[in-house]
Amino acid sequence: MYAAEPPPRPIETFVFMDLEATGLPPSRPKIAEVCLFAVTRHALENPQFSQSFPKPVPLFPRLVDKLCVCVNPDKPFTPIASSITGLTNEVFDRNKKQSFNIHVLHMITAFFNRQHPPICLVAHNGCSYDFPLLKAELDTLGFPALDEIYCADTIKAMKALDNENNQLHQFIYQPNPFGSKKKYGLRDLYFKFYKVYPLNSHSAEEDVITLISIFQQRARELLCWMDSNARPFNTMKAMYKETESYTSFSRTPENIQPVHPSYLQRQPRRRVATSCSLFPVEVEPAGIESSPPNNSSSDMPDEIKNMLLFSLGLLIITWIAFRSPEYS
Ligand code: DCM
Ligand code: MG
Repeated sequence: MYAAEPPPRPIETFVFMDLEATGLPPSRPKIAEVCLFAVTRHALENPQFSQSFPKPVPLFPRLVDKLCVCVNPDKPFTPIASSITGLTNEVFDRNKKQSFNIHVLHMITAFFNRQHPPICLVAHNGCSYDFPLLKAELDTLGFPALDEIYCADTIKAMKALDNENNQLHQFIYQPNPFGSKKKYGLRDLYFKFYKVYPLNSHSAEEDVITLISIFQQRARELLCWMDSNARPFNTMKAMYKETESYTSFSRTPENIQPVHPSYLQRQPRRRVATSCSLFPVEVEPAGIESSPPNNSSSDMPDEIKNMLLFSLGLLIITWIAFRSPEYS
């Protein structure tokens, strides 16, 4: 059990996250895209500004670590999720994308290990969607992850700040051509600050960019709020507990072995000419998915092969000699 304590000292790295998935609860969604952008406190506290008129706007931080991964959800998208994200099960299958397996866990863990602690995972509506969903997927893998990582929800933070400052009017709904009534939606907040809508929504990467741009507009207040209100990620409750039994070998976590470092060192490619191609084709070095070596005759040592050929030759000569007229 984890104590829901805030970080012991000011947060040094903010990892902005967005997930795309197959739908909304209670459909027990599965992740289809995960995107993480790590930005330091220093970069958020010391932005560069554009020379734009009438008001200079903060420029997007220049120094950002980024990780975006497509994940085959192995579950049908709801029609609305598919339509807003532009993602389909077919596109994941055709592109042979892997599911949320231990390699994704390794990538995420390695990404966090490179950041300066304390680290806070930040997502818009994170407490209601992204954090519980990520927790559910990590729990399904059955490995402990994201210990000592904090998390904070920008919708909660902005609402709390508006209440504290008694500045609710600041985010009161402004009529817009699309008639949205959400005051704290990502698109509405972006419009509030930048007077245009973000070009793309519902792609994990574009939503993270939009979130950081909004965050920059209230960075000082938000940083301060998160220092006292961020909570350990592992105190989050998973959105659901995966009860479905794994149906295929590839999805069974025990069967997904970490990649041995030697496989990560790129081997020189062998060039092989094939009969059906005018050009040599490149053959990948044997990897973890290649079949184990077998001891078929093609692997027989040359000396034995030569001896067998020699014996066969002798046998043929003797047989011909005995069939000649001299012996008949
Ligand atoms: N989502 C949905 N229906 C909506 C909004 C969102 O099914 N009306 C699901 C699919 C999205 C995921 O939530 O991939 C995350 O939403 P967002 O793109 O806003 O981050
Ligand atoms: Mg999104």
